[in-house]
Amino acid sequence: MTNNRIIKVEGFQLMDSRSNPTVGARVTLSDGSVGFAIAPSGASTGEFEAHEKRDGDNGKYCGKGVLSAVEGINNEIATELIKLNTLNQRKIDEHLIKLDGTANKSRLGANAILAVSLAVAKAAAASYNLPLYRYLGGISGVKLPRPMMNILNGGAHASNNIDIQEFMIIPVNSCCFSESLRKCSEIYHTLGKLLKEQGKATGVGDEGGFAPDLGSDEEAIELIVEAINKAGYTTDEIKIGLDVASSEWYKNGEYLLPKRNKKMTAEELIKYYEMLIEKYPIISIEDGVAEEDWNGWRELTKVLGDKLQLVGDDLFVTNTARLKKGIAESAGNAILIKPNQIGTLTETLDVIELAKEAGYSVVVSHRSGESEDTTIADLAVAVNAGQIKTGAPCRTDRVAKYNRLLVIESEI
Ligand code: 2PG
Ligand code: MG
Repeated sequence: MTNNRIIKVEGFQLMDSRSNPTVGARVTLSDGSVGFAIAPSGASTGEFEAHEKRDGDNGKYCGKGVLSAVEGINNEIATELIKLNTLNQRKIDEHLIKLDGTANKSRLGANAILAVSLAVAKAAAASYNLPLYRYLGGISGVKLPRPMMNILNGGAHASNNIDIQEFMIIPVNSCCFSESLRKCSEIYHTLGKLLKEQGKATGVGDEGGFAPDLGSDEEAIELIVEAINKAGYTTDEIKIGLDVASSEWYKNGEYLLPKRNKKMTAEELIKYYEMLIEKYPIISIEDGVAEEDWNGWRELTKVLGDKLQLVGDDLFVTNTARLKKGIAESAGNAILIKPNQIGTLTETLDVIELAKEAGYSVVVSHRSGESEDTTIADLAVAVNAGQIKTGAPCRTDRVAKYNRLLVIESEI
């Protein structure tokens, strides 16, 4: 055991996929094992997420530098963790939470804390000479997740005229992850060709999906159905998921869709979804109503909860207390898991456990700002999440996760 003591903790200011600084952390153990992790960063962030610490110095990186968060790692966090045994992840995370001392990790920053928490787990896995999914999941972590692949981007992730943030394809009857990935990649290419034929833009948004201007948000779904069919698949085998990200639209009890400049109530939104699921093979809707609209969530779940997956992202923010409230209020039936919304690995594992106990489905997710870090791929397998949301099969920050899953599949 003494060989697994932390001897060095280092922070780094690195870059994310949107050219914003982000936090990296490296943890070295007494046996020479090293763990390295990079925190991601969201654009459509939930109001109740743990705090992402940024320098706010407008002269540098538009205020988005993370040097103060990195300094916290190199000084306070390093001092606190050195000599601790890396195998006790829960204790280490508790140390980090206590050291920060705030309810939302605003003093040291959830970006700093998460990078360290993940780097500790990776160092421990390396010390055992185990892949991360095996260290985290033991022999029970065996299930490759089904991809929910965002192939058309709108909302805060693209500068087009589409209000809905993500249009995802979901293969439902593949033999395995690699077959799902192949089907999605073929559909992605077909969609690109279709857009080109129609003279529409084929540039991509933050998560690698196409980001054209279209006549309506519904047209995006129509184009995707066409791409599914033209690629040689049916909508029995490839379904559609939406991340509406409607918290972005919510102001004073109403929804204002900013790009179409259209006002809607929660009731009207629910009617709109009812119409969409009648017409299209939609099986999952995320953040259909806003993070503070509990009445809307109860109603949405009452009307659509037995027909499709209703995922709470901004609603639950990977937070056990928020999920408990959601369970008590019958809000949604699935949770999106983003480790940086809560800030430590063990808190992330705890909320997954709670979701499973309550019968909520689990979707492990990237952020719109990402890096080469592939921790979420291992996490999804370790906890048998069943689903992963990590963007289009395009752009290395997204593809890195798919490639990691391919390797894990071949190992399992
Ligand atoms: C979401 C995420 C990831 P962001 O809303 O689900 O797709 O976006 O990281 O911008 O919050
Ligand atoms: Mg979301």
